[in-house]
Amino acid sequence: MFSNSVLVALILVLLTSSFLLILQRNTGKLIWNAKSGSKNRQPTLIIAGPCGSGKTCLYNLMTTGKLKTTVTSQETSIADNFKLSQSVQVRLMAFPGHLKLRSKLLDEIKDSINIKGLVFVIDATVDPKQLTKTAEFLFHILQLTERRKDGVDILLACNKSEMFTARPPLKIREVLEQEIEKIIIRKQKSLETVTHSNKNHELEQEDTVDFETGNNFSFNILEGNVDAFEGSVLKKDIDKWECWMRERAVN
Ligand SMILES: Nc1nc2c(ncn2[C@@H]2O[C@H](COP(=O)(O)OP(=O)(O)O)[C@@H](O)[C@H]2O)c(=O)[nH]1
Ligand SMILES: [Mg+2]
Repeated sequence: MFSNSVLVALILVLLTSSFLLILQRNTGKLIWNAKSGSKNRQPTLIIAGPCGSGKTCLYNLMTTGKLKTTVTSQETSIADNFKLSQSVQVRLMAFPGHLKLRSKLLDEIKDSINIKGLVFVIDATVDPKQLTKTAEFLFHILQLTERRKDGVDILLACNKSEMFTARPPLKIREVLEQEIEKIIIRKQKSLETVTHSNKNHELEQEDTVDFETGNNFSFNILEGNVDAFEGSVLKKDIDKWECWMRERAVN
């Protein structure tokens, strides 16, 4: 008698929990669908990076085959159904690097469901000591891309490599890692000060990811792969980058 009622109770618990689970999943889906009306579902490749690194030139070269000299661009350039090869099509988007226009890029990263990769164009001739702002920009991007299940693959496209002052891609990658480590430490310190001064203060961190500190930051700990290749838009030497994009787009 006793074991029978235990059995009935167990079955009831099982039934209720599976019912709750199904309910939660379905409502989750409903909310997701309602929200995602304006989301970009196309396979998308994003070109981003600081001002003057060569994003617009790269976009023009890829979409027209020509090297147009550009004025500072204020608008996002978009090529829908852009053919990376005979069989691979993507939405190619190039975002202006200006600080004031950065929210557009960050919104796109939040709203695009199918980002295949992000090409972060860097001027390789810039003195590595001047890469602090570039690292901050990249850090902002990573805080969003790393929220995704598998992150987003990033190509550090080290442009202007035909110049003799250009630094090698691995050096640039390394400097960016060191700069990001400094940002993480700075963030942690300011966080400690805030929590220390007001223990009940709730910090708004809903939108961002915290990276582990203590060790040296390395791109290798991220969910998304970070590659660094040199190239020169001016010399139309972008094969390695295009190859990277094609590989990402087919996956
Ligand atoms: N030397 C050199 N200059 C380049 C190269 N690619 C772009 N530039 C120059 O860099 C400047 C900025 O290019 P732009 O595409 O407008 O940069 P954006 O601000 O990132 O869109 C322009 O003067 C380009 O001519 C390159 O491969 N080598
Ligand atoms: Mg531009």
